[in-house]
Amino acid sequence: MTVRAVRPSRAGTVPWPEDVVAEYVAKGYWQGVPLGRHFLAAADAAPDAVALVDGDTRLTFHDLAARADGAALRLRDLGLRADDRVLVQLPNRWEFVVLFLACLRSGVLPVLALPAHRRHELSYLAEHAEAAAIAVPATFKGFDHRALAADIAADHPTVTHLLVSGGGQPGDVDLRELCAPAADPVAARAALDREEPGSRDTALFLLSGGTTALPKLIARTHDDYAHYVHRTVDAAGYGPDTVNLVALPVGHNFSLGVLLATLFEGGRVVFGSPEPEQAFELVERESVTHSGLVPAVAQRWLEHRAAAPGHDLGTLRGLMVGGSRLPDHVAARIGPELGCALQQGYGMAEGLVCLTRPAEGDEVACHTQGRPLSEGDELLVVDEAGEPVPAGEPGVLLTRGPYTPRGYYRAPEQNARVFTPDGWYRTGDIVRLRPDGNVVVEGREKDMINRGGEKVSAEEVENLALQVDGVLMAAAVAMPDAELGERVCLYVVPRTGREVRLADVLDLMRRVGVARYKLPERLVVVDALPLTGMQKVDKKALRADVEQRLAGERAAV
Ligand code: J2J
Repeated sequence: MTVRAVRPSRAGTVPWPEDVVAEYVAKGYWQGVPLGRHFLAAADAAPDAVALVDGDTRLTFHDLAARADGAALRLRDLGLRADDRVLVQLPNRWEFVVLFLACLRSGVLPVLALPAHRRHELSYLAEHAEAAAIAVPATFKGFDHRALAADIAADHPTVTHLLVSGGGQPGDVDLRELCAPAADPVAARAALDREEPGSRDTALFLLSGGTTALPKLIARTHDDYAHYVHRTVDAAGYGPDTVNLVALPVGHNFSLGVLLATLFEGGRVVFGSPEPEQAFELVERESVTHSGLVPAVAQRWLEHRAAAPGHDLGTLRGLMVGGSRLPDHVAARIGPELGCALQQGYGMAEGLVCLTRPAEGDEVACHTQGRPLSEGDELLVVDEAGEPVPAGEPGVLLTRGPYTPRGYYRAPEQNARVFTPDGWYRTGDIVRLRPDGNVVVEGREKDMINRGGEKVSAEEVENLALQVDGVLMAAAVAMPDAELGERVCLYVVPRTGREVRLADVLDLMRRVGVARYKLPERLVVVDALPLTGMQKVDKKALRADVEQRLAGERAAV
């Protein structure tokens, strides 16, 4: 066996301690197999099966493998090497899957941005990841992603290539051409196998849900991510007959895990809109068996089903719902009204994912957010002093495990705050651990707003608001919302004699180029912000205040 040099990206990552590594290997959590090879094993087992459906495009496993290897070699021809980073901002299209697999095969590291991200986020990511290339659609939902990527490339000398799907400019790399099958798939595979990434190397970067001014990068290794994917297969019961409608953005850990889990089992991924009418049509047309949704979308599916029960959803067996809290009364409707098993999920890009198991019955599925995927996952629920709470009591969840890295990429200060010296990640979520091992998410201590599964950092919104002329102080909090669970509410204290309107804040955020889901949807102007005994802004009091205002308005209607 050849021992590889540690790749440079490891320099910014926080490795698991050697004794823990030895344990994960000994217990078989880490199999020493890079992700690309897991995919190829599935592709070899059923080359003619359809792996991916995107509109009229249907790719078999053989096609997908030949394209991934073709793209991997072309990335090399462009001068990209193992450990170089590609900032990927692609929607759920077949090109994403080919490019992502090409990265896994070649060791080039994808940094997974979301289609909603704009200049503010992308330019930070390009900088922090030292991106060598940016992959975008020319336009998507009316936005010119190519133009923005070109601007970012002009500001960041590390970026040498724009990979553009559909309608690039001279000088761009045509992503669809890059994603063409290898001319000689057998030779391409052999060439890539010779320089396969090591299983302990970083495979991809995910973005953290965000409590800091800018998102942090999470370096996930081949071994750790493969364990996450395999345990997702086990918990969700995927197999070669699985047809998974992937409707949420694939840059999210939730969808990416589901996508790879389906492919690794020889199942079929169908890309499509989460909008119920289109989604139901696809379920019928493609005989979809599974899907994964955030609660806000699941609720829309239920409403549409009740209003227009025409579609045959008979093939649908499992619906995974996670990313934000699914209200119990909504959970209870999913089985009876959509005719499939609900599987709740609670997880994080930092690692730990919990899922309810169908065999544990409706009570667990409807009232808990599931139990950890791996027996290697460690959970500790602590009180404010950091002491373990009595069994079954609520507290803050700390976790470690075989797919939860020990720190963010190049973020020593953050790491000192949210990782304990013995490697526990402080989730900031308040949970209750039931005797049966299932977790109930009861709240959150971290300063984040969960807008229908999209995570918004309060600090980020506040920093932007403080740049608005006339704003003296700002505090962003979650306001409850029937549709999305939470929306962003901004409290501001204006400078003396000044007036601040929501439009002023929105103007600034749009000018800076901030993802739309982060925009505050309500502004409350106050003379002063309430403070805690520690002289910090009392967010609890602000949340209570906005709840009271909303209740008052409802009563007035
Ligand atoms: C309440 N809060 C939840 C839930 C996540 C699977 C599922 C979800 C994610 C994800 C993921 C919640 N109820 N059911 O990556 O693989 C909140 C928590 C958590 C944060 C992480 C996966 N499910 N949350 O949502 O990195 O606050 O990952 O810490 O986007 O979402 O967000 P994110």
